[in-house]
Amino acid sequence: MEEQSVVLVVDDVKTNVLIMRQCLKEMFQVWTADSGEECLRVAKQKPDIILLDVLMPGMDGYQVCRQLKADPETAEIPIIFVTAKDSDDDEQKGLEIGAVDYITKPIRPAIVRARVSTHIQLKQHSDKLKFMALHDQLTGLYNRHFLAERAAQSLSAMVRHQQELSIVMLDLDHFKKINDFNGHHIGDLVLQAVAKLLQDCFRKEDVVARMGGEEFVILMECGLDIAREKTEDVRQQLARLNPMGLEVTGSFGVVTANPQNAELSHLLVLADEAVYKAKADGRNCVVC
Ligand code: GH3
Ligand code: MG
Ligand code: MG
Ligand code: MG
Repeated sequence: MEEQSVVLVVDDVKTNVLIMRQCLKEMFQVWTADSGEECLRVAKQKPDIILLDVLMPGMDGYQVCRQLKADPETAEIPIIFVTAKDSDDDEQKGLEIGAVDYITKPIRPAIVRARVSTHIQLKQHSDKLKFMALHDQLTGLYNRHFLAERAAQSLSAMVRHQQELSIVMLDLDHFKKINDFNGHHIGDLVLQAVAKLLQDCFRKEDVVARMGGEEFVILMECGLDIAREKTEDVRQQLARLNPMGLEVTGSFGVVTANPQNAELSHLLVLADEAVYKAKADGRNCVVC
């Protein structure tokens, strides 16, 4: 696991970089940068951790750390200061601006390796927990927690910038029969195949979520006409999919948000009503 982990070493003194590389190369892939400015560029390539010198010409390590933390692309990368500045005040400052650890020079190689390894593992665990908290385990789609978070952001953006936002709800037709006739395991495989179809059909910016059971919700940043057209296309693709050799269709409800109904819970009630109507209209159809 750690063999693939990438450590970015940032230090303006070549000898220090060499010492660090020597210390880390057996366990990690080592990237280097010799200035704060270069560190900011290389950090965009997402190293697993950054070992950051403080005293450097140009930007110092504290400035670099603040910039990395302010940029959403790099904010989550753990940073360890490695520095000759050994006062309590310096260490406190380094930790307060967001570093996970603070190591003073001259370094003790075995301790640097152990600390780097621990922080990489902690980050991997927290990434995994975050993923599990926001995704559905069976299909890998987003779950309703993520949908709620993203919907809140999109709805406030809609109100502020007059953006459009539509919600598609899909409930598979007679899914209970699919389970009853083929077994729950086949039902699960069908749900996975439908999830993959949805992920392939909608754009990366759209949020495709499994709400639970055989119900899915998609958040689209577009108005009703485009959402309806797209949903009709997806309905047809689903009807042709034949996952596990079975005929599977879905009933779809599409609603569009406006500043007067900018609440996810209200939009979901409306979408659910549209789905209910699609069921009443004979299923395998889209109701707006
Ligand atoms: P309708 O067309 O009216 O929606 O009929 P339906 O049978 O799809 O509706 P209903 O809500 O009564 O049944 C949904 C079924 O989905 C019931 C349940 O057994 C099944 N289901 C829910 N979650 C899962 C799951 O995770 N895996 C599998 N295999 N089945 C599930
Ligand atoms: Mg230096
Ligand atoms: Mg249902
Ligand atoms: Mg159903």
